[in-house]
Amino acid sequence: MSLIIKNANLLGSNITDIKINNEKIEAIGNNLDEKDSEIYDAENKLVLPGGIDVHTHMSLDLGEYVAVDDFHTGTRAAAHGGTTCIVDHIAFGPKESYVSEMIEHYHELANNKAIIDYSFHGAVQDARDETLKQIEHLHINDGIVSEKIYTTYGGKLNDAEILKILKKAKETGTIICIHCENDGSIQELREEAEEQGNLDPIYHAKTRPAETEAEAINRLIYLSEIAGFPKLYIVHTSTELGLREIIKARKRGVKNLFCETCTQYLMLNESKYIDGGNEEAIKYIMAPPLRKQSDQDFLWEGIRNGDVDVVATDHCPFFYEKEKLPHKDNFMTCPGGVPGVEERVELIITEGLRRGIELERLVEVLMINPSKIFGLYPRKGNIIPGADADIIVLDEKEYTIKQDNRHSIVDYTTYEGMNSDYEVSTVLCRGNFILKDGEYLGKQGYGKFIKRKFDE
Ligand code: DUC
Ligand code: ZN
Repeated sequence: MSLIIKNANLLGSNITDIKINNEKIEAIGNNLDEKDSEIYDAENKLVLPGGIDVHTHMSLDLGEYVAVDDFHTGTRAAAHGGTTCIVDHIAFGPKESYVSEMIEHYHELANNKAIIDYSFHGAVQDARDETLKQIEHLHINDGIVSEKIYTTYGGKLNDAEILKILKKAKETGTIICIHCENDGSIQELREEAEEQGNLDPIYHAKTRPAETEAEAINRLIYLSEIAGFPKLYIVHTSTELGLREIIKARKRGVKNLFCETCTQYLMLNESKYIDGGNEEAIKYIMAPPLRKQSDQDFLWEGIRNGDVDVVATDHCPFFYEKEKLPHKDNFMTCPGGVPGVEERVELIITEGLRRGIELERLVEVLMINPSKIFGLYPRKGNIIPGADADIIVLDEKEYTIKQDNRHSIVDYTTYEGMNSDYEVSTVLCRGNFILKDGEYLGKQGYGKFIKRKFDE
């Protein structure tokens, strides 16, 4: 049987009906034939494509700590917040391992667990010949068309290694996602803070100043120029200084450069490291750290004017009571990461509209751009005939985000007490209801791995 969503009013157009058949959008139009169809009336609701979060870390294994949402609980939370597809940033394996082994491992982690569709970014921790071959193989054969590299943390690469990978990416068309922070200066500032006993959470922000992000972004952009402009995607841009590097580079003709920021950098600022004392502040240890209000405002302007392409979450939760709180007086030992996969769509639409940004623009950064940039388009991220029927319905209704109404396994929300002007009430992933007027119908294992590719 088909399903027809009536009165959808797609982004203010006159198109009212969406007909769904066999997991796909069969047609959009007015007064579509209702014979043999279930009808879902969306009158006075907001109907949008399903959200796409291209930056999550389900079950991320950091050695001492493992992110507490797995592909079941994390995608359950995502679905409740209107996200119907994630692209997860996988963990590094043991030092000698190869990216393809970790991709295999992630298939095992996600298979029979995910509620919604998913894919993975590879994580490249070296530039061995075999690794470079695997980047190509994964791209051509396995639908892994993006790889993540780091300028900091254990798996960080030096400039020569980065350049090798960028040259390979240019050859294969692979998009390189990069975590940009200047490792050396952060190490030095942390050592200094430790010597001086400056271990309260605010020093997490002070030891990772905006310049550390901007320097690494600038360096990566120049390396990409040397490599002939492979696709380069800057993850979790958090500062005005960092975004200015991207804007400047585009002005001088840099191509294939994409900018992501995350909900936390748009909704919170570094006052969280002070207000409420260390017990509260320790919840917000993540890298990059929360920034100044002026950075937040500049990122919003970047969304308004198109400088920021994507809003993702970096969802990477650790238990507050058991795993974060014990480190309240020493930020350095605290596992880094916060939950957010559930709140992104509602909060970005709420705050974006409050700031007078067009809904179309918000749909671009939450749905359309992540899909296009990461090879999911036209299958996902848009309500068009032939696409997967990934559709969400939001009620225009103010409600308060609290731990009590969250669906992750973690014991706190990063956005406690914030008001949303919209509440996701219905979610379809490939034409099947995951949430129907607030009733949860998700099934573990329904979510499918999506092989991605770029349309030439
Ligand atoms: N930053 C975090 O805070 N956690 C996971 C990975 C990252 O980049
Ligand atoms: Zn991340």
